[in-house]
Amino acid sequence: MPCYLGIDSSTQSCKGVVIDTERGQLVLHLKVDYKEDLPAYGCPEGFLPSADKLVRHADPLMWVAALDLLFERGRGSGFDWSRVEGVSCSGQQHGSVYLNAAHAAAQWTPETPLVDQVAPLLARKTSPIWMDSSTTAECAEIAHAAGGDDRVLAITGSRATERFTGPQIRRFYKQEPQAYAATARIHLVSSFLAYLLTARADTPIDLGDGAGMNLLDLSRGDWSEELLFATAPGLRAKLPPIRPCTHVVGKIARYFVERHGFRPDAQVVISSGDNPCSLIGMGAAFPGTHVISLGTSDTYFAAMPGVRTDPQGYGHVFGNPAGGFLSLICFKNGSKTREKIAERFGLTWPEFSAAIGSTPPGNHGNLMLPYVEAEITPRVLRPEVRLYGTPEFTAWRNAAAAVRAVVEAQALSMRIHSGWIGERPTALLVTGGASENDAILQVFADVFQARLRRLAVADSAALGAAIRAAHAAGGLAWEALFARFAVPEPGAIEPNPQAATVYEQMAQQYLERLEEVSS
Ligand code: ADP
Ligand code: XUL
Repeated sequence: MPCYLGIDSSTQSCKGVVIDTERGQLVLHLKVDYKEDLPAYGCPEGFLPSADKLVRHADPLMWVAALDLLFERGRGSGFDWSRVEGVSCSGQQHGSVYLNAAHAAAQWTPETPLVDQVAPLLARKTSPIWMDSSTTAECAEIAHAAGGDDRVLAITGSRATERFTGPQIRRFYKQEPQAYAATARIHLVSSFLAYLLTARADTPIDLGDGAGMNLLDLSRGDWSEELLFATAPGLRAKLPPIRPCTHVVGKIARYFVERHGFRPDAQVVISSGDNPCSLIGMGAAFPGTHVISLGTSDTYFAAMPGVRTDPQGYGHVFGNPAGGFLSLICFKNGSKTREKIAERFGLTWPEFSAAIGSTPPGNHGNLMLPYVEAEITPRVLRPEVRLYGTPEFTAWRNAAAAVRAVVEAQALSMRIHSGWIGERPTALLVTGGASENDAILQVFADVFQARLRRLAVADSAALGAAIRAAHAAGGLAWEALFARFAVPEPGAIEPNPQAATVYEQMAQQYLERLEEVSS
């Protein structure tokens, strides 16, 4: 039976999904959790501790170790990896991995764990990830050199943006010029995984994830000379080639055949970012369907026929793996921020849900600005949590109101800041770790006044990568794959029409308060 594997190297974990395309079944679902399974790398929340709250780097070797562990777990569960004909990877977007010249000739020996073979190839020990907000100066320098923010937006689909790879590379070049000079290749997290799987020096970056770098000319589908020049010297030679999202990189490296039992002719399909992969995994690759993802970051995205940019400058345009483009808005204060509020009151998820259920839409006028981390959308560089409302609420003595307040603020912000993508739909698809929580979804349904539906498989990025592998390596049509695998769960979360007016008013209040903290 032909099987295809999708791997998602995400912020807090690495997940694997195998689909059997003949039977139309998901046959394996695996997860390696960085906090539980790889504590030695010191990234329990996906990043290394840092005194500067704007700096967020991870240990790239943790991602390598997670890959091997995922394959070991598959074997441990009795799965035969030789059933896999094609594999593709998804990665948290924007994060980058820096390799020295030795990477070009490296071939993995099956006798030694991969992580020990990759360690000497790193030109930079840590990887900046999407949560990093430390490059405001570099963004300004790049925008200035390129002729202004509007020019960067017009070429790359996004303004110069702190977490994007180009500004991160520029900061590295400024702070560690020698290490930058010793860097021969810069990969995204996603393309780094495909490099590991193939050991090919020419492993490319795809249009979907490449668009999150502030370096790609969207209209030409290739690196922009202007942006390369504005970012750092000699950058073109350090970047992989750009290829379409359906490109096949090559056969899987011998290491995986001998160590884990893969077949030698298993094909490795080009990687993409987690949001483009999720678009595929949700079956939302054609315009008309909008998706809310409640993962470590909360995101809102939709396929679009042409390039449309956010007039406020928060949103982005990425490549759609099925062709064309997707618009995306990212909110950094997503699941981790909900967790922080739950932890503050010692609540489990069921208690968190009960708290939402015990409070009405509008929360008796209690409102929160929930910026535990520096925020991307809207731009908040000095993180803080502000409470407005009753004395009990503002003194953090009302757990139920605090719980509703964080979720209402997140949903309101998402509704307000996604307006540029097009008319608000009356039905939305939802995915990500927190999408299993009905109470959270009810707030989003009420704020958006839209029906929400989940898919049968929660890990849409890993599923999307598996579907991309089946499309590119197995020649299967998108429509057939979506009909088989991107299937909504029965039932839906319906909006409460009585909440509509309450949230119209609350959206205004949120916007007024926001002016006090946004940068
Ligand atoms: P990522 O892929 O970005 O690493 P996931 O999509 O796997 O993240 O989501 C992980 C998050 O899901 C966790 O941080 C956790 O807060 C959240 N989560 C998991 N279960 C629940 C739940 N029942 N209610 C609310 N949030 C949940
Ligand atoms: C998107 C973004 C995040 C990461 C991690 O621009 O920064 O969604 O892809 O999931």
